[in-house]
Amino acid sequence: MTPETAYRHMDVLEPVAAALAAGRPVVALESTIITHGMPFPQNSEMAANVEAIIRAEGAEPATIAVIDGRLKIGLSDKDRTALARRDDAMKLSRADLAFAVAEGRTGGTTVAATMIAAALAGIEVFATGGIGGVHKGAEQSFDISADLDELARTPVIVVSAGAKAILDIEKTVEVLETRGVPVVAHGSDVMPAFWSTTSPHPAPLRLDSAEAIARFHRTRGELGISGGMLVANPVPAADEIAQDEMAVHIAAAQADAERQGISGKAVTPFLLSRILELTGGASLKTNIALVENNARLAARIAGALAESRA
Ligand code: PSU
Ligand code: MN
Repeated sequence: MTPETAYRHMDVLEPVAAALAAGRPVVALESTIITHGMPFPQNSEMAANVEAIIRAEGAEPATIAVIDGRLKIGLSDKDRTALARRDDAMKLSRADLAFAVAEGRTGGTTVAATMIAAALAGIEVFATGGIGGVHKGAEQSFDISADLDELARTPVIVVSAGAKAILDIEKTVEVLETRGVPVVAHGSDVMPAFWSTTSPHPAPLRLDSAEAIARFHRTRGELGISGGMLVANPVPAADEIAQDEMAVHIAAAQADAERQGISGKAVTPFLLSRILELTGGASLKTNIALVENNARLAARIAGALAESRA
């Protein structure tokens, strides 16, 4: 339930509000991928394209961010473009979403914070690139993303290309199982590995259509089982970078992060930008392709949910 007080801090963009009121499909989008995941201007182009893809599928996009202390559910083109250009935006998760609101700050919302905002606004489906998870070497660093706990508690379907392959995919799936989060691979028996269509890790569950994913989500709700769901949607084969090729770059980026003593929130953005350099820009192309692919599936899931409510 959304506390009445939440509305004091939220601005719902008009077309998003209209779609929600009419029960039409809406797809939430995160903004850390804009502020910390990709360089300008590709981040800005990606954010605009992803919104266009969702509209073309008959759903309404709602990019979520905090701008000058306002929790925005849907960004205007002007706000979205301005956010993409900023280099001082915070990276906001559950721990600091309210901090940014209270202090009038601006930030991109991670998967965790975007799920919180989507649930407050009544949006059930959310598309991203890859979720945060258990980092390699977490047994030393304790670096486990707040995205995993959020998936356990907040009732939103997160459509991703799995956990980013800079993470320990096996341990990430283990933690999600412990927390009771369904992990559904779309059209695959194995977990995708973000930039690569496959990984050696079996997928806990498999479904082959947006309708089936919507039915599963609805059934969970009907049984009173709380929490979110992770959909792992492999990047199209034409856009993938093979696992063994990526493994070399990931290991090199990891070693650089350790040498430079990168820790905390800075780890994921550092690794992504280092991998972009190491792949000569190829990782960014793949990253954009997989986000677009996830947006398409998310819009179809939102469409199937809207139909089942009608
Ligand atoms: N997926 C991408 N690029 C990103 C992220 C995901 O393709 O930048 C962001 C998401 O917002 C995710 C966050 O929630 O990285 C995870 O950060 P951390 O590992 O610090 O929890
Ligand atoms: Mn972390």
